[in-house]
Order: sequence, then C-alpha cells, then structure tokens
Amino acid sequence: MHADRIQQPRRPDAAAPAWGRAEFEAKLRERGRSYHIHHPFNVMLNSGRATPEQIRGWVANRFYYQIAIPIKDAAVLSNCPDPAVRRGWVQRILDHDGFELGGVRDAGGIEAWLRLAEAVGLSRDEVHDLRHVVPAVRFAVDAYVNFARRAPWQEAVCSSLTELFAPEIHKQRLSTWPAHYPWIEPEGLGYFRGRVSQARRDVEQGLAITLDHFDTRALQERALEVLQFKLDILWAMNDAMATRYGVSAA
Ligand code: AHQ
Repeated sequence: MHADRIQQPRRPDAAAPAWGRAEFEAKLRERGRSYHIHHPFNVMLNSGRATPEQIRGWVANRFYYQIAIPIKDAAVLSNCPDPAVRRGWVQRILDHDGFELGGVRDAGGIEAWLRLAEAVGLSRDEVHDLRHVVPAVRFAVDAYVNFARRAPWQEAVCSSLTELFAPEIHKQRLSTWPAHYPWIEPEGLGYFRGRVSQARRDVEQGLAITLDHFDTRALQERALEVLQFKLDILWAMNDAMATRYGVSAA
C-alpha cells in the first residue's frame, strides 16, 4: 500500500462513476476481512492459547499504540479548520487522557490500560518506560501518527475507520478472556468494556465525514487505500509481536 506516498499514483478506474453512499460504505466494510481480529497472534489470544508471557507482551506493546492515539487525534485537530468537526473529535482525546470537567472525573483509557497491565502481572513502571516495545511495533505506530500529521485531515479521519470492526474484537475479549485466563483480575478488562461504545460513537462521526468527503471514484479508491494502510499497521503490529513472543500452535 502507498497511502503514505505524497504523489498520488494514477488509477485506471479514476474516471469511473462514484459509488453510491451505501455501496461505498459496503466497500469500506469489506476490508474487514484483513482486520487484525483474523491475525494468528490475535486468534491465539482470544482462543485461550496464549501464555502469560505472550499476554504480558501484547499488553506492554499495545500500550505504545494507546498512548499514540491522543497524539494522533491532536494531529487531526491541528489540521482540521472546522470547529464542528473538532468539537466531535476532541472527545477522543478525553477518552484516552481522561478529564475532570464540572465535577465529573474520568481517569481515561490510558489509565485503564495501565490497570490491565497490573491485572496481567506487569508493573506500571515497566509499561510506562516502554522497555518491552519491539522495534517494528514502534515503527508501525509511528507511521500512523506521522501519517495523521501529514495527510489531509479527512484521510486521517478515514484511517480511524478500522474501528468499524473494533466493537467485535473488544466484545470477543470480554466474552473469552475471563474463562480462558481466570488468573487475570476481571476489573483489568475494563478498558475493553469502555471501548465497545466509544468505538461505535467514533465510527458514527468518522464514517459520516468519510462518506461525505470522498465523493468521486478516485477519492473513494483513495479512501480504501488509506483504510488498508491502517489495517496493515494493525496487522504489522501483530506480526512483530508474533515474531517476538511466538504463536502457540492451535
Ligand atoms: O483501543 C483502541 C482505540 O482507542 C482506537 C482508536 C482508533 C483510531 O483512532 O485509530 N482505533 C483504535 C483501536 C483500539 N483498539 C484496537 C484493539 O484491537 O484493541 C482496535 C483499534 C482499531 O480498530 O483501530
């Protein structure tokens, strides 16, 4: 995929008529077949075959992705001139960094991830200092943040649409981990519970912007390329963790 290429490659079908809204959304959703829920490392995690070391490795490496999300979302905000869009998008930063507004306090998703880390037997320090993050996870995550900084803000919005498929993976963890991994304190899974509804809310805004902005066939093909770029980032993170921690045979 060349989503990050500055010069747009010529597409043979660019002159074709644009897909209608429903068909374009269906094309986006079809890319779910390469979502990382299907990656062997994730299948191992959610089918109960992971060792504590593999789970701890996944939690510690994914922490780097989690702390990158608000940085990525701030890049989207900094590139977006539309206050109405920013008002919706800023919620994503609060979801992760937490907030204290008008007496309402929420510790945020990054704190919830640290509670997950403690629940799987990691110390906060060893997660915070990123000692376990393998190079290719770091490179994949940095590629996402740098893409959001440089791409048109609508493309960065489109790249977040891997969350079309996220509620399923969060629900899958919630429905399988307690039975497979009784040694993990249940409250450690709180992050996944929160993300089911937050991902759905994210997608409402992100999908509407994407369906509105990418309104020619060439732009729609570009949107699919951008989504595939982000799907590949998630896939590559799993490749890196599989290489470092192994994938226990089915
Ligand atoms: O925990 C996740 C999260 O906060 C986000 C934000 C969103 C984005 O802006 O790209 N994507 C995302 C995702 C999260 N968790 C992943 C998982 O498998 O737990 C899924 C991932 C995504 O689908 O992009």
